[in-house]
Amino acid sequence: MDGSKTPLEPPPGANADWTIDQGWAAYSRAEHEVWTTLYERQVALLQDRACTPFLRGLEALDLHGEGIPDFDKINVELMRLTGWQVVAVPGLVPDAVFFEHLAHRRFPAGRFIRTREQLDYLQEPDVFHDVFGHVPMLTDPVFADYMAAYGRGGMRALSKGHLTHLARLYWHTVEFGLMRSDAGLRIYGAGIVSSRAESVFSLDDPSPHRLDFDLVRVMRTPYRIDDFQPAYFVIPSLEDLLAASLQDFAPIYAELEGLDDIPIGEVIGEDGVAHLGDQTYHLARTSPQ
Ligand code: HBI
Ligand code: FE
Repeated sequence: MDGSKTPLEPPPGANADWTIDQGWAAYSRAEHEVWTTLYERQVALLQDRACTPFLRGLEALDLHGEGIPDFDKINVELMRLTGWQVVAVPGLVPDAVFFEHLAHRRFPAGRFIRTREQLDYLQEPDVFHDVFGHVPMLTDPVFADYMAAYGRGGMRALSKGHLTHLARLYWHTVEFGLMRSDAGLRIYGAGIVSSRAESVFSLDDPSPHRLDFDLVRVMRTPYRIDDFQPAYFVIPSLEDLLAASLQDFAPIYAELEGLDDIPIGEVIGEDGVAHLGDQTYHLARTSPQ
């Protein structure tokens, strides 16, 4: 999500760090039912698609289908497991605020939930995208360390003008990342696991490329915010992702200075290619010139 368009002042009623009370008791039955509908659709589909840490996280936090979770309740176990907690925010927060929360192991989750008409897609992260999509992975100690390291890196990147590169890293991992497993490719990206259609497209469709994760490659690659990704990046393990984030980014940024972006959907010579897509999905949607 792009936090650069949010105003710098928190909205009325929000704290200085943009957090608000979740006010769990105020959710209506209809809102709880939207969560249950989304949850039941997704959890069945994800049994052999989501990675094991994600499925274990759903169990550990007891994120079952009985309505919108109470953050105070899931935070007890989440804190015990990895020191993370979920904090409610009104919606997108400025990048600097977002990274500061991540660096302190606080995941900002939208309080609102989409309407029944928006079941399949919405632009802004709601509580289903954030809590069902992002939070289960935060029960995994390695991924939890990655997200905190990412927050620290984001704060540094802001000061050095490398936000675009860091946003791409987030997008191609935290939002749309795939990983290898003994049973084949598995999903860990929140944007995918919270989307019924993309949970299928990302793994099964012949259209998208599936490329080996490489930090510089990912930072050179723009992403789609309005449609499926034309390429997904595959990590060998969460340990590899964490190791990549713990290195000094200064030489990475220096290397990027001399390199152009790689147009979305393109494959270059150095790419490790797990699957070379035929791009039929995106070619069929290219607006006629
Ligand atoms: N705010 N609430 C919220 N959720 C996000 O995912 C988010 C954000 N602000 C900024 C932001 N994401 C992006 O700039 C980062 O993904 C890079
Ligand atoms: Fe997200």
